[in-house]
Amino acid sequence: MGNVDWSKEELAVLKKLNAAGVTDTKISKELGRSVASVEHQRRAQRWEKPRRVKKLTPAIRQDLTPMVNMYLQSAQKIFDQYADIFAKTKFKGAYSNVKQTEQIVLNWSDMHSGETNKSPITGKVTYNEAIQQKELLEYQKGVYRFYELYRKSYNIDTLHIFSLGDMITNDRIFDGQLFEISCCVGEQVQKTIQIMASFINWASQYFPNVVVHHVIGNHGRSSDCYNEPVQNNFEYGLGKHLEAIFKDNKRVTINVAENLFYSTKILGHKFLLTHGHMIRGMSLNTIEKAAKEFKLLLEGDPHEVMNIGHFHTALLLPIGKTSLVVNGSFVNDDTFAFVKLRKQSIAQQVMYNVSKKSALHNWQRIELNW
Ligand SMILES: [Mn+2]
Repeated sequence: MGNVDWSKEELAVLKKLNAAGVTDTKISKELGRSVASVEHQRRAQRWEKPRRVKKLTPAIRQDLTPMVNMYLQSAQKIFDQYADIFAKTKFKGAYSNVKQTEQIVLNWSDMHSGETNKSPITGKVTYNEAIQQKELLEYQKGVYRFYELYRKSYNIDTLHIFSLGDMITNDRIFDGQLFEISCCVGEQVQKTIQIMASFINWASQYFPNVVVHHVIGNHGRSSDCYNEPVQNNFEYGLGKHLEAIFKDNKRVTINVAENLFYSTKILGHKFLLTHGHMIRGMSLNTIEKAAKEFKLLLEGDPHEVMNIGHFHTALLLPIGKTSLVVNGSFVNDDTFAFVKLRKQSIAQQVMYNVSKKSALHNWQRIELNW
């Protein structure tokens, strides 16, 4: 039977019933035609079959639940079977929901603001203000990286910044100064205050407390006289400026050392800070020997960690049960380190964790030239 056989009336009935969602079987009975004919005619007229949506009653939903669960369970079995074996490593230790409180010590020294350094080997400029800016960004990124790493396991409530001296280069301390400079000491101090203040401000976003422990270095002295009072040193003034800047910030504390040596207590452990220029000689043996002497001098008042800068080489040396932490510098391929230490310096700064149990763990170097 072709289209021609369908009367206008029949087509009208088909259109109406189809639009109402009546099944083809019922329409075929109504019109006395075969189901195939109804189907064919509907397609020929390009009348779409309306979708019959079954109402999802609560009863139907209840029926589906066990099937869905069954599906999920069997899917989970397969996921478990093929999941990454490291991600699925079973924890066998004891775990406390209460995270351990840790504090972080960040060493910051030998930044030598104002210095221009050329590699003693290649003659290439390895340090100037533009490079310093890049390194400061890496320093910040490094601190953030370790913060992100450790905060998952620990409550980190305080960042201690051990400011260990030689943040500036100066312009008046050596006869025929080894270093080239880009600006004089007054500007060096101003720029360094800005650098340190904005860094401390940034750090206080992530650490509930930021405490700066600031000692002077030999590069900050006001003349070529080694024995002038600490208070004459440009870096003493630098610390005092920082103290004034943060005096109203309850979460930031700036401690400025009044002597060459400075002692502080963190979570029950004692830390000694000094720049390190009083150590005469530059070899590892000399440094180790001097650290042993410091330790002897402090016999009645033992310190677990001694922190020094000055040597432009990041090191961790055990002196008996005391740890000697030597910080690195900001200057890559430093002429000073090369001539004096016969070493090619790498711009690095040191960071470590402190807990009640341990005065020093997770000792890390932050690479400034990444
Ligand atoms: Mn120094």
